[in-house]
This record gives sequence, structure tokens and C-alpha cells, in this order.
Amino acid sequence: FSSDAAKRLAAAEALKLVAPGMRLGLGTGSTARHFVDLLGARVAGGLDVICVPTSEQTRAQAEQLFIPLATIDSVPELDLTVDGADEFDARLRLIKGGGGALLREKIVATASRRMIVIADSSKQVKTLGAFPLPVEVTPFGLEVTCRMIRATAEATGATGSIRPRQTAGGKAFISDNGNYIVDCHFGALPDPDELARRLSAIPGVVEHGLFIGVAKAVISAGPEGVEIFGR
Ligand code: DER
Repeated sequence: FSSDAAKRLAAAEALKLVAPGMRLGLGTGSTARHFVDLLGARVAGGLDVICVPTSEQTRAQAEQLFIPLATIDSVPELDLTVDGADEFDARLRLIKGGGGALLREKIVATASRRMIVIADSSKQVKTLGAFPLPVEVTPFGLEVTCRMIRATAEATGATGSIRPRQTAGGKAFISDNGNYIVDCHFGALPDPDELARRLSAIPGVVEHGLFIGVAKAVISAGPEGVEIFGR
């Protein structure tokens, strides 16, 4: 039972939450890709929805499927966002940003009445942090910002290396918003809520990948089938 099959199963389960006329946020990543794919088939069958993509990558996929798209400014209130996650814990706190889309994902998720995560069951963790925490930072002052992130993290008991993300070609990764992403290899996070608050206070930090109190539910799929946490 492959991880891809699990992702598709979770995506199919999330599709049951979609009703005609809904305003949807479309997530980014390989699991969200399955959701957009399945949604496209329903749109081809006549489903009436209007969607806001969380990345240029998702926009391109949705356009190819003739999914009706709108900007977040023209649809500032969404009914439902379906998106993936790199990790989720028992309190539905998330680490996101593996795909570099965390800023638009968090804006769209928090503009939605409900944000639902779809994930392979391997994303479930007891403690967040095995996955390096992505942080979107301004190009201006990168070194200063990294130094502040390190000091802030240490104050919450998290330590480790902070690495500016690079593309496969070894160039600096640039987000859809023209910013850099740094990956924080802190390991287990003793206090995600406090770390989230402190990271948000650093001037050069645009947004970070800790999604606290954002997800209403997680649809998790694995060899044992689908499990839904929250509602
Ligand atoms: O980058 C992101 O936030 C993605 O949603 C990521 O968290 C999950 O990506 P995956 O579905 O490819 O594992």
C-alpha cells in the first residue's frame, strides 16, 4: 500500500466535503495535487465551485483542469481549504512548508471557515520537529534574521542548524512571493506555540511553517484505511 495510494485515499475522502457553490482554497504539494486532480474530474462533471490556489504550481494544475479560479482578493472568505502537511500532532498542530508555499497556504487557510488537512498517516507525530521547520524570510538581512531565529529558538529550548533552502541546481530557492525559505533543523520542538509566537515577532520573518489552531481536522490515510481527527 503505497504512500501515493494513501494520499489519493485521503484526497478522495476530503472531496466528500465539497458541495456545489463552495469557495475553496486549493493546497500545495503531492497530496493536495491528488485533491485538485479529483476535483477537476468533478468540475468536468458539472460541479460548480470557485477556487483560490495556494501556489503558482497549484494554479497551473487547476488551470489545466479548467477549475474556475479567483484571487484571494476577489474571494476573501472561503468555505473550505484542503491542504497537505509535513507533520501533524494530536492537537492538530502542523508543520507545513516542505513545498515552499507556506505563506500563501497560511493566508488562504486562515481566510477559510474550515481548513482540512489531507495526509498519509506517516505524517502523524507525537512531537513536532523531526521535519525541519520552514520559515519564509526577506532576502534583505538574511544573516541577521537567521541569527535572530537561532537566538529565539534557543530561548524556547530548540537548537540546531538553519539552512537557506536551495534549488536542485544549487541556487537560492525563491518563493512565489520573492522571499527566501530557511529550513530550521531544530529536532523535537519543546514548545511549538511559544516558538511560533516568537518567530512571528522577528522583523525579517515573513511567516513560518507552524500552523497552530488553523486545521479543524486531519484526514489521515494508511494501510489501515482512513482516520479522521477533529471535525
Ligand atoms: O509545502 C507544504 O506545505 C505542503 O502542503 C506539504 O506540507 C505537504 O506536502 P506533501 O503532500 O507533498 O507531503
